[in-house]
Amino acid sequence: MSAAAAPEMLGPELLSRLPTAVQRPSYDRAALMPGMAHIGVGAFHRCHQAEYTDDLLSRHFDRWGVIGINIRPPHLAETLGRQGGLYTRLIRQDNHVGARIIGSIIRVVDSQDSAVPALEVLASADIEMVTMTVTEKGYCHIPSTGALDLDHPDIVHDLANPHAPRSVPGILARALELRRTSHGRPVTLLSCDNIPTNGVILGNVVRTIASRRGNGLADWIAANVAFPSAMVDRIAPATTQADLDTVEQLFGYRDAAVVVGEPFRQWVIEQKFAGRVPCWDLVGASFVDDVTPFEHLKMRVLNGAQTTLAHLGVLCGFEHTSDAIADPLLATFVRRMLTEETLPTLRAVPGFSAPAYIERSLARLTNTAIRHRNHQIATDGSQKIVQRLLNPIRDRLRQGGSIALLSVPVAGWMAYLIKAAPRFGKCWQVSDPFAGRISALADRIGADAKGLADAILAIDAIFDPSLATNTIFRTNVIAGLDGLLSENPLAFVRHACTEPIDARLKRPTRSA
Ligand code: CS2
Repeated sequence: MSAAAAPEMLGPELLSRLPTAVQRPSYDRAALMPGMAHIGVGAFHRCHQAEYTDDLLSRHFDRWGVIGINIRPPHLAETLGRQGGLYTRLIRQDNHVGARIIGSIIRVVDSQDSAVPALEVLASADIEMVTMTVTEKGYCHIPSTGALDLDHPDIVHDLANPHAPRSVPGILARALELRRTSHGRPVTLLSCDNIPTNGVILGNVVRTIASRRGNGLADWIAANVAFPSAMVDRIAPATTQADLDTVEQLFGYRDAAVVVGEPFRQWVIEQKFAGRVPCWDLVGASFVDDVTPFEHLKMRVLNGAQTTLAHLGVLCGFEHTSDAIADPLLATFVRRMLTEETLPTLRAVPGFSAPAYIERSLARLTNTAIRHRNHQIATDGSQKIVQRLLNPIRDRLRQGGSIALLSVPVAGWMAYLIKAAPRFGKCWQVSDPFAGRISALADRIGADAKGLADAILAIDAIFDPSLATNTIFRTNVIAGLDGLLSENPLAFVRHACTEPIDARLKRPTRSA
């Protein structure tokens, strides 16, 4: 690459000429055959499952090439297609940057406008494993119950038009129907999203649609399809222009599909498969009988801390997770919340010390090179708080323990959506399926913490009625909302950290 020439674009021809600092696939990509599909080729997939598969292909060559499918924006087929499926995965820890080219994705199909391209791939006999990262709301389930939301517009559409589905459950049900009537080969559908018992929920939503077909599809699924649960972990925020520039500046080539992640990664998969399975356990993933304890650990500790820092962080004026946790008060708050209230709800995981896991998780969040925006984590908070905050709260109430700290980020989530309402000055743009409903409540009710909390707790798709009517929970959430909607939310967090809980609850709430 001459210094004067415009930097070349990443592609197969460039591989042999890359700087030695950039690690590249050690296997023959030309010989890769499609073996699995992945739905939702975002930053997380490219930083996580695709990297594990790349490791596997290097160690133990097999035919597990990945075909990516995007059924929601962005369109990626052209971007990755131009690069022959190759992209750079940067690992960043403070000042350190490590670069590697990942080669496991053979091609990506865009299926945003019609399900046909997705169905062609998913129904193919070559595909024996389908992984997916389609975000929490992609499952079209009711967060508080896990059941398919039959009122969801995409589900209403898919039940009426099963051959032209739009939703993930609808597309999967149709793909299974096509598999059944063509080659009949078994397949594993592996959810990699942060929803509780993700395999169970995926199985529920697909089976609910299938059973409505009334043609024996549900029985075929029961015999031929596995829905293992999995816990996935690596912090990989949305890629920014600065990340693309970093590759160009440090390594001298252009790549439009760069992803950036932290060094830590983990993948725990329930060993419940149909058909052949990539041996990801050879390259660091764990195959276990029960994912639940790992899932609790990760969603309640790491994700719970992220959601807490995200909502409180925005309310207190911090842009990224690392900025929020650099604030001594927020750091103290989140550590106390996790150690005093979350930790007693965790199940033992052999070989894992929960206190050490908490410390390690908090340390990961201080990585200043990972520019994870609080608004990104706060996106779709209504789909996240059940598993990250409400489930541990429910366990604490069952144990008779305090929930004073865990209730604060629940109020933080409410305050975050309330302050986006016109009556509260539209402080920021939000993206959440419940944003419109909460904005309307905020406009109607105004600055009355009790009225607001009562109205939001009545949304039973998020708060199951037994929790919503619990007096201890309500009292704590109202006190939290009152404090966080005040001029000085950090002062409230200080109180939450220092004042005895009873004293805090006895303080009168602000008037409307
Ligand atoms: C984050 C997660 O945006 C979010 O909801 O909390 O994407 C988180 O970074 C990953 O689960 C980490 O494994």
